Amino acid sequence: MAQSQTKLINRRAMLLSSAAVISVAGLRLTDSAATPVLAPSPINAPLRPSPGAVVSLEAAERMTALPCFEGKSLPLWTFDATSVCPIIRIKRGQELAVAIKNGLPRADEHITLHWHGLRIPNTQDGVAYMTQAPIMPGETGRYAFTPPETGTFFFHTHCNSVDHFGRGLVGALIVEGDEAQASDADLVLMMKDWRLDAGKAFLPFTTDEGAAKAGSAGTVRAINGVTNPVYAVPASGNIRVRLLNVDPVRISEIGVEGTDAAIIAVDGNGCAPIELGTWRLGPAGRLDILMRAPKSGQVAELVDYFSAEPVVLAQLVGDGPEVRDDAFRPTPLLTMPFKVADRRAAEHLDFTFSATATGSAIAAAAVGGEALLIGKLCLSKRTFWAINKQPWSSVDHSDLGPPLASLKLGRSYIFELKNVTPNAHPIHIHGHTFEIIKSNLRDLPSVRADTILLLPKERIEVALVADNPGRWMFHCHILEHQETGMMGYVTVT
Ligand SMILES: [Cu+2]
Repeated sequence: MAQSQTKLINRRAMLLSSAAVISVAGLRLTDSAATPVLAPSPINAPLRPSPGAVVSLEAAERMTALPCFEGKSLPLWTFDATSVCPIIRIKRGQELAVAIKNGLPRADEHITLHWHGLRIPNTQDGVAYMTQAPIMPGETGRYAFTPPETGTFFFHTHCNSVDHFGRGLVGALIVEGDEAQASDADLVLMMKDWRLDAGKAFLPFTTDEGAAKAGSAGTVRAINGVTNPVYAVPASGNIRVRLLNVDPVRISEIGVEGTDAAIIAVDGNGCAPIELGTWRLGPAGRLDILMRAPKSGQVAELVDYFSAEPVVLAQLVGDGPEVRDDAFRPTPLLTMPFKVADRRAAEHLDFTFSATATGSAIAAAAVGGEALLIGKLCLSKRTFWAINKQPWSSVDHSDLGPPLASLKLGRSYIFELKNVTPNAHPIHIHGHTFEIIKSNLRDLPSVRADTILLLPKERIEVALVADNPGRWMFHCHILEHQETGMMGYVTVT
């Protein structure tokens, strides 16, 4: 079966010739794993460190011509010379050791690596000043940890993230070992838009209007650096699609056309399979979907229904002999050893996500269509958002201030997350995962998540066990909101 896993065809090639199938270079097949791993595209073949090996990364500027740039090369900031948005794959129980050199071209541009969604020790969480000293230009930082759970995670820097994400500085981390029944292919799809002008040069990554409202959206949509890629998958096979929203702004309504599909994990956390109607996926959210591949030559589509006109994100074409003829019955992923919150004994804490007077003024001015200049509004500080009326006062974490809450180690909590703004906010907690309890606006399944998408005026109750000691960031993952105040931290002692 492995030889049928190696193809990616782009849409134009398929339209020109239905027989056109372009092999992808750079494929790294799994070693002894039962599930062949698709190389999503040449830009991000997976790195698969053997036990004991150190993954060496270097954050640096590299001129890169992604397919979605239509022939232009842009000065991306990437972690690896051979792949944009690298994917690291390890097995459950395996330690991940990473050496990251800061080779960024700006004199004072420091970095850290945050491992999003992983419940690892606080010292490895990668937040400058909060959990470690920043890695300065020319320096190399080191991380080593053994993820306690399997799942679909990602890693990124945690300061000046708007710029860093805008230039492509993000990667995926897959912890394997949760399939009770092996899938026939495993596809990692990283959804990230690019903010480009008509000449395919970078637009500013942030704008005051974007920061004070819904974020400065990308102009070129892409999955793994390709607009509407087409993947060849084993015909009639069970395909695991790991969809990561690594865009700092985009909210999607994800669905699948042309085949059966089920959600098997949310933010990397396995759940009882949920038939996929549509799923609202905000920035930093991940969705593992198991779908039945179409028959040979037929097409299934991954679709975003969020806007009035649905957008096809990617297409999967059945390829080769049919590998299954049974009915599609998704098997739940293996259960991971999470502690379950004691909701009856839990302490209730309220967190209100609001706009500051400054942010409201900017948003109001934007409605009038005037040029948005902070100076014009006599506003000196870029503080547009707050949590419990407390805006994060610095973009680089160096000015810590008091925590939003002090949690007792081992205790259960129910957080009520209240969005009192007209914008959506994906709220992320470090080092823990939430159990979703309920929303005041919609039915939500009882799943675990580390990033909770709060819709405008929505209130969501979540539970957690404060079982990981340390100081943990708690913030919106629309990065322009994070950097203009919607960030804080909780302590667990
Ligand atoms: Cu936000």
